[in-house]
Amino acid sequence: MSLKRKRNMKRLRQNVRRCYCQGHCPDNQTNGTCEIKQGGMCFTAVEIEQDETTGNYEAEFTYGCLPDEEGGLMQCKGSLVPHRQMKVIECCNGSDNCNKDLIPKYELPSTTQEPSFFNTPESIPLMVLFTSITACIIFLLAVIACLYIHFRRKELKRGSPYYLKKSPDQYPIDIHVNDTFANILDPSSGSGSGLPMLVQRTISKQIHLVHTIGRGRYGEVWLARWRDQKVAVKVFFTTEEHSWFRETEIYQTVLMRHENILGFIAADIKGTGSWTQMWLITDYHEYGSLYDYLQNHVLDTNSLLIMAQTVVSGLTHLHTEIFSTRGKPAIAHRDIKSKNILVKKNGECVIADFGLAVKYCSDTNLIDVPVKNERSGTKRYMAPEILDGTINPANFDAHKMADIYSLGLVLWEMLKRTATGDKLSSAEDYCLPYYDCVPNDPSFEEMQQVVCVKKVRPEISTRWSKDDVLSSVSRVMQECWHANPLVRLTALRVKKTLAKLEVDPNVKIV
Ligand code: C9U
Repeated sequence: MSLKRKRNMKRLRQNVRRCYCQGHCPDNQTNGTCEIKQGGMCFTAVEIEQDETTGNYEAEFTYGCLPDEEGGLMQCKGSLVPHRQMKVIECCNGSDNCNKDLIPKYELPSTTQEPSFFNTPESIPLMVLFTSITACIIFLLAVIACLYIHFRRKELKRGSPYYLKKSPDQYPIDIHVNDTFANILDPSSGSGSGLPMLVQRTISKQIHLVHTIGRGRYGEVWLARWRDQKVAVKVFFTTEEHSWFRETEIYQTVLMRHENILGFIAADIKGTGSWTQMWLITDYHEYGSLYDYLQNHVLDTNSLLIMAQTVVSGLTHLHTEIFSTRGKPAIAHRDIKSKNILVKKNGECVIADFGLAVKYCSDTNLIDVPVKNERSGTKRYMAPEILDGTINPANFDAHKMADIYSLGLVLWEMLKRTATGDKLSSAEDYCLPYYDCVPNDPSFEEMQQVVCVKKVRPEISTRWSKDDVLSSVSRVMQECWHANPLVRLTALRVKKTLAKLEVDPNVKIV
C-alpha cells in the first residue's frame, strides 16, 4: 500500500476531508488544498466588484475551507455587502475537492441598472435641495407670468375696451333714450378723448349692420344703425389687429376731435374665443369718400375752396402739437389720398384712416411709430423721398413733408374736376394721379421710375391759369409736390394761403 493511500485511509477514519483552495489556502499558498474536520465545509465564493474607471462588473472566484468553529458555516448562507460589492458563498462537504466545480448562483448587475447615486442614502439631502430649488423656480416663473398678465391687461385697458369680459349689460351705463352722438360726444361735456369704454361697448352692442359700403386690405366698411342714426362701421380683418389698435389709439388721443377729422364714436372687439371682430364705429357720411364724390360730381370754385380748405384744416390740426396740461401730440397721417377723405353733406371734408399714423411729442423728442405694422402708405401717393429711400423716418418733420406731397396730388384730383366759366363740361374726367404713367396698383419700382427718375408730376391744365382761384390753388399744389421736401409748404401755410382766397357767393355753374 502506497504512503499516499495509507494517509487517505487514516484521514477518512478521522473524518478529515480535503477542499480545493485558492486565495484562502493555509501557509499563504496561492492555490492547492486545505483540510476540514467533521462539521467543516468546503466553499466556493464569488465576489462581484465594479471597476471604478469602466463601471463594468467583474466576478472574482475564491475557494477554501470553512471550519466548524467561529460560526464560519453561517457564511454558507451567502452575504451581501452593500454598495457596489456583493459576495456569494456556496458550500459542500460530499467528497474531497467537492468545491472545485462548485459555482455559486450569482448575477452580474447590468451597468445601466447600476445602483446610482440617487438611490443611496447620502443623496437624500441633495434630492431635497434639488426638489426645493425646482419648486422655487416654478413658483418664481408663476409670479412672473401673473405679473406679466396683470400689466398686459392694464396696458390693454388703457388702449382699448376689449379686455372686458363682462357683458356691458351688467354695468350701469348712462345713455339716455333720447341721446344722440352729438350730445353724448359734445366736447364741453368733458368727454375729452372719447367716450368711456363701457359706453363704447354699449353702443357697439346696440349696432345693427345694414350693408357694406367699402372693402379694402384692412377689411370692410358697413353702413350701420345705432337707434335711428346712421353710423359707419369699419370691420378689420383679424390680421389687421395692429391697424385697429393704432387707429383706435389715435382717435382717442386728447384733443383729436375736430370738424375735419372723421368723428370717432366707439371701438370694440366683438365675439369670443376663436371668433373675434374688431370694430371701429364713426360718423357716417352719405357722399362717401372724396374719390367716390369726384367720380360723379363736378365742383365749382366755391366747392373746390371749401373742400381744399377743410382738408388742409384737418391736416393742420393733425400736424399741430398743442402744448397744455392735456396737450395733443403732433400726428403725421402717412396715407393721405382721396379714398381716405370723406365728404360731408355741407361739402366740407374730413380725414379718415389713421392706421399708419405716427405721433410726436417735442418734450420727449420721441416718434411713436406703430409697432408690428408691415403696411406702408399707398404707392401712388408716396413722396419721392420715400420711393428713393432718402427719407429719414426718425425725423418727424419728414413724415409731415411726405403728407404734404400727397396733399398736392389730392388738390390736383379736385382741380381737375372743377368747372370754370359757367360750363360744367369744362371740367376734365376724374382721374387718379399718374393714371397716364403707371398701371393700376403700380409697383414701388414703377412709381420710383416715374416720380424720382423721370421727375414726372400730374399734368397742369392751361384752363386753370385762366381762373384766379384755380391758378392760386394750382400754385399751392405745385409747392406741395416739390421734389425737395424742405421746399414744400407746411399745412399751416397752405391753410393760410387758401383762406385768403375768398368764396364768391355769385359763382353759379349750370
Ligand atoms: C372705404 C373707405 N371708407 C369709407 C368710410 C371709411 N372708410 C371708414 C373709415 N374709418 C372708419 C369707418 C369708416 C366711411 N364711409 C362713409 N360713407 C360712405 C357712404 C357711401 C359710400 C361709401 C362710404 N359708397 C361707396 C361707393 N358706392 C356707393 C356708396 N362714412 C363714413 C366712413
